[in-house]
Amino acid sequence: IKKKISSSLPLIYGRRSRLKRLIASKKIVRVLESHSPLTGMIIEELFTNRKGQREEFDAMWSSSLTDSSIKGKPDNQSVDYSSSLEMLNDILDVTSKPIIFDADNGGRIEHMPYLVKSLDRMGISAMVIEDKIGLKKNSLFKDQSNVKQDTIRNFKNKISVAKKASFSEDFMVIARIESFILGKGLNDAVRRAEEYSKAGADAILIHSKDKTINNLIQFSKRFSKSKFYKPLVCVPSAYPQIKENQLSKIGFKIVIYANHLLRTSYKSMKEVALEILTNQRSFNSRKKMSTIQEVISLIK
Ligand code: SPV
Ligand code: MG
Repeated sequence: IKKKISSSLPLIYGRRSRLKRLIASKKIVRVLESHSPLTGMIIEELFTNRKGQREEFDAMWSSSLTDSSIKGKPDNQSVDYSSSLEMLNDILDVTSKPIIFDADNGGRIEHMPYLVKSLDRMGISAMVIEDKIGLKKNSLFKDQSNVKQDTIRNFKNKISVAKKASFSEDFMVIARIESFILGKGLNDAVRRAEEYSKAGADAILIHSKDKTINNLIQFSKRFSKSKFYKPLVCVPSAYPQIKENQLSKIGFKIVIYANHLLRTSYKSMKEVALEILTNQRSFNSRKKMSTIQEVISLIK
């Protein structure tokens, strides 16, 4: 089946809807950041057998942080959507797994329908929009003093504009709540989750940069009792010690490893570059590099 799929990559009609099918059928949907076609191909191909079961990544996360970092720019919306969409197109060309797009705060509400229509038409499965306003700052920065959260009313409006703009039933709008990042409490986060869900959000990403997950456990407990409950998404960058089965038990349906391929390659590239400088040859670093053959054989 895999061979058949990859022989018709450009014709992947089922890709967009696959995310919803995965959410319905899997305990937890595993998503890894992809910032290039090559990283997309790693996510596409890689699998392992664990306890007799095949394990692989289910989908790709198109991260604003890694997309802007590879372009040497800050994660403050300095990379415009057209440029991100171009990269997405290149990734779509050589992969078949679903993509979740990080749209920051969605930009100007007047422009959002055009973004949604482009993403939907391209075959992207979901767009995440976060409830922050003003000059964007990455949520993992310590100092969030100048960052403001949108009003519930405005953000609900954004969600419904995005939902109305999509033409396919399968395209998901995921609302990302920044209350914990901005030092607000559980009540604010749960209230927003309910309101965003009422406005039509298909899933809720509750972000946190605490090392423990106590706040997420409390959040999930409270929100799971609501009649507006929607699938929960987490980004365990600050709490990497928590395993997927634990996240699933707490109530998360999607886990996004948001920046790990970029961090891996950056470290490794710097290390080898420095070794070449120091040794004045590349021989000493050969075990840290793939062979040219390995790279070439990736390309079909
Ligand atoms: C990203 O990967 O760009 C994200 C997640 O938005 S975070 O960096 O944690 O804000
Ligand atoms: Mg981002």
